[in-house]
Amino acid sequence: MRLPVLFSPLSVVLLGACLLMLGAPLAQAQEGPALTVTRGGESWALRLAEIERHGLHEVAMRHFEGLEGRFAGVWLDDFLAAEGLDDVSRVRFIAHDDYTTFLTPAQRAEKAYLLVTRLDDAPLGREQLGPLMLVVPADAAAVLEGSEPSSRWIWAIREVSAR
Ligand SMILES: Nc1nc2c(c(=O)[nH]1)N[C@H]1C(S)=C(S)[C@@H](COP(=O)(O)O)O[C@H]1N2
Ligand SMILES: [Mo]
Repeated sequence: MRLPVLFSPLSVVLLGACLLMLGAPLAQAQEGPALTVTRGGESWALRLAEIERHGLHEVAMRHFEGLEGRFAGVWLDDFLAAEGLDDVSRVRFIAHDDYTTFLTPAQRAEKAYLLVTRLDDAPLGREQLGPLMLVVPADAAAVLEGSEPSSRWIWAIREVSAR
């Protein structure tokens, strides 16, 4: 007896291949390394889940680059403490576009920085300023109206480096 064409072995194989091709980039965005951490001569890679295990905090706000919604992430100081980077004189952030900024302990004491990993529950793609961005939730309105500078709101972060 002939099987309907939809269920032929070839169709099943082709369908499976299509699903794999669609699924791979999605899985990679969720599980591939999101960040490189460097301290001294040492360097290690972290996945999103490893960053988020330090405790997700969520805040509804609008980013001056146009994104709006529920921004979720870990407080920078919690993250740095967990990675053993809280006792350094400068924490440098390097973006995929090579933009770079740094924060001193005094600057971190002055404002609560959130290392954002998600917008409306979903990991941030590169088109959404991902995979990671730094924001100061308490300053969101002031930055929008121009009374606070936004130069330390670095996005598309690929590396955090300490010395
Ligand atoms: N990754 C990345 N983050 C960045 C920048 C950038 O070029 N790349 N520009 C910074 C600067 S200098 C400012 S003032 C604010 C706003 O930048 P814009 O005015 O170019 O949008 O984002 C900051 N974050
Ligand atoms: Mo700037």
